[in-house]
Amino acid sequence: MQPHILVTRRIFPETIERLRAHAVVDWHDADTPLSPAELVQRLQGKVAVLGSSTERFDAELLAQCPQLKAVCLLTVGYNNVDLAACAERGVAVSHAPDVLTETTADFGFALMLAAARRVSESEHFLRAGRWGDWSIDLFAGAEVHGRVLGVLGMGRIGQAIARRAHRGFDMPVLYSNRSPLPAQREAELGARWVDRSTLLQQSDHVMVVTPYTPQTHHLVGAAELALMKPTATLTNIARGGVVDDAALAQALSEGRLAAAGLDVFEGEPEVHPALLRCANVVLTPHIASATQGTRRAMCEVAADNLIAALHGQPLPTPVPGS
Ligand code: 8YV
Repeated sequence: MQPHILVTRRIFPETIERLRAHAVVDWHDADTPLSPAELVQRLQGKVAVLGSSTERFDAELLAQCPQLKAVCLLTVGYNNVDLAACAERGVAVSHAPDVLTETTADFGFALMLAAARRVSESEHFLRAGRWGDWSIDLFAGAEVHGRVLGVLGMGRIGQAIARRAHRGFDMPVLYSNRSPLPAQREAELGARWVDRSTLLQQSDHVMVVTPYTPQTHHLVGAAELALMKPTATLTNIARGGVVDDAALAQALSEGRLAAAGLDVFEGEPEVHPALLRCANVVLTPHIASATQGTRRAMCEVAADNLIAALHGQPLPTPVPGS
């Protein structure tokens, strides 16, 4: 008899077909997320789940789903999973690192460039029919090449961003991380470890790429924003909550920061209304990993892990420490 599994959202049909060779698949083939109660209900009798970052797999849920043995995320971030509760109940947890690194780094760079060079603002101006005469400082923005990039969080994606900055844009890179990289890796990336305050004070562009944990909640808040140059930009492709969106909106509207690029928000899909009122912020709906190829690859990694779990094999990409 085949085991029963749940897929919590619309993903690519070919991944579902693959899973169907190994399990009876209950597929929530929709973009509307399951509510916590629906998730618990749909998980009854399921041994594994293929999920995303929008469901919470916490102690309360696990207690109500005793048959569940594997949570396989199609995302790299796993802050929505209570790892301690999973470990306690013997639930294996996997995520999807690597396959989205370069795509997400591309997008981080795109957001930073768009914010610095005022791409959204100027496009709105043009679409509104307001483009009249050429003027010497029309949408004059912040220089990017050769300026200092500060990377908060130097994991896979942070390093991919640093490589782009160093090799393609001649940017000196400062980074702040729990522990410095080996000297050779630093040299390859043209990157130097500094404490967070130094990074914020000295960077012309700050990129937030750190995972969301209780320790990184509001890592960039009012006090940190106050350290930044008023000519600097801030880009967040990590998680909403790492940046204090209200404090950021205030800094942007008071001219204490030149611009920001945000792909993630506290309480998304809601966006802080004060951010929506700021012209100098580029806002995108959590799409940093969204290319056709990468999103397919993310689903396949989740399926690889889930199938391994069903067959009692080690998970190819377990979350660190699980
Ligand atoms: C996802 C992400 O698109 O992988 C992650 O952690 O943030 C993105 O790649 C997003 O989480 C969708 O659920």
